[in-house]
Amino acid sequence: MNELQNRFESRGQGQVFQFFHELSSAEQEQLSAQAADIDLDELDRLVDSLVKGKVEGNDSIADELSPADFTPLPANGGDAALWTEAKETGEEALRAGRVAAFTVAGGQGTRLGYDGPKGTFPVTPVLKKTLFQVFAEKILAAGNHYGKSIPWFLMTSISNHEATVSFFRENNFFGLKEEDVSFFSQGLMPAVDSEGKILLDEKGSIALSPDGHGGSLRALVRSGAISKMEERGIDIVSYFQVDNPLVRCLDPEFIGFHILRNSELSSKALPKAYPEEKVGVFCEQNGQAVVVEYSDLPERLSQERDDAGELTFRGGSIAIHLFDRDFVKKLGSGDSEETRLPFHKANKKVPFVDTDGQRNEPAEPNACKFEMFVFDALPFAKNPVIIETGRADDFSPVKNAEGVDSPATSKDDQLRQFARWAVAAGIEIETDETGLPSITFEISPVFADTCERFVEKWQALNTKPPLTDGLVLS
Ligand code: UD2
Repeated sequence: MNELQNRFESRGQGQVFQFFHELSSAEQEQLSAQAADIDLDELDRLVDSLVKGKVEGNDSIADELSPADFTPLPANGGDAALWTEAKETGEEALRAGRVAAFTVAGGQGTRLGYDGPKGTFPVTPVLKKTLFQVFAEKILAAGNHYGKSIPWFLMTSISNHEATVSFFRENNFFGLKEEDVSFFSQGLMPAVDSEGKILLDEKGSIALSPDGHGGSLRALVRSGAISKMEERGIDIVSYFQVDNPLVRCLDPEFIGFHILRNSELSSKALPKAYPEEKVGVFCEQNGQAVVVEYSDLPERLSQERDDAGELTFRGGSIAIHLFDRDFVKKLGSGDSEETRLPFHKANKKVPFVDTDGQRNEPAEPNACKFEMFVFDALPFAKNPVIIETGRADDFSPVKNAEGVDSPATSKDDQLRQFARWAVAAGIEIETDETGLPSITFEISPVFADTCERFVEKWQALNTKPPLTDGLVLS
């Protein structure tokens, strides 16, 4: 037995090497490499606390929670002068090249029923541009506008890394400079059974799965992305998810608030549309800001309303954040317990090889997977900022094949945005009572990526095309 096998044996995980002698040398190498990457101290801690430990019912947290405050939009009573100051500050930071875009794209599009990296899913109304292309063009447009190219970092996972990188290559990085786009794969965690034993997916392979979007903080450090940012003088990381084509990838007002308040982590809050909306909620717990995931918020709190009839816990987290670079470095290095993101456990069906060497496809959840959530960084942050955002210009994700948050609802929300911009430019356009235009058209981010810039650009056009079905302004 070699040193690695001994270590696993002595930690009660010797089953990982049970079939080692049957494997080819390539398989032996693969298994050893996978095993060597597992932090057994970390795993022991997780098994003790999350698998064997007593997990409390979520009602126990209810008494400790109060809704977190957020800075309201000017339209909802916020200080307009402050928002203007924030915008100017953010624009200055963008002109100075202090900001990088960062997308977490490691998840599988399981709910969408889409086979392939989710970013390659087509979303725009006419040209059916993919999510990746929409973000790329927004980043390109912002770089052109502020006169400084903006680097873009993308976190993939082992199962979609190659396909993601190939997609960008085949599409010439959508006009971005290749050296401005960096990809890195997120970390993996082993799945364990109810006794905390690591499961084998094959005789020569451990059952591994991505470590959650919270793993992005350590992946940013391990991959060298943070050092790259440091070299380029970037100190603000603009974080967004892969599924939301309306996101303002680089929002000067948001960036400005982050800078003015000297924040290590800033977040956008969106008033929830209805109590059951599947977004985390900004709360306060023991004097600290936290996000409580929708599934963990006790129902009586998610339904509670104030005297004005508004949801008490209404600040929805839509996973748009700004991270201070050094804060990522501190948390991503995970050196001490005080700066370590917690893991969450999910009970899942995980195919496994049993002690007789037979592969089983369980019908019921048989295993625990471990994931970190990026919003758990919030209580660690100094001066956390939470500002309100509007749904119409920041959030319409593509999550489900049909119904809410689907390609159809997201396409309509993009059309409503284009129609609002057209109306602002004085164009006559027919819409229904929800603002949905009667024609399908598209404004490319390269033509204009904000209402303000659309109005300017449109007014400067010598020949204005008639707004007809299928028109693309690019
Ligand atoms: C997430 C948030 C929810 C709300 C909502 C907004 C969690 C637990 N919940 O719900 O509170 O903000 O988004 O849309 O996050 N990802 C990785 N690696 C992983 C797992 C996920 O990169 O290991 C990425 C994934 O590609 C996607 C994002 O993280 O871009 C969100 O993942 P999700 O679809 O699992 O999150 P969802 O919709 O349950």
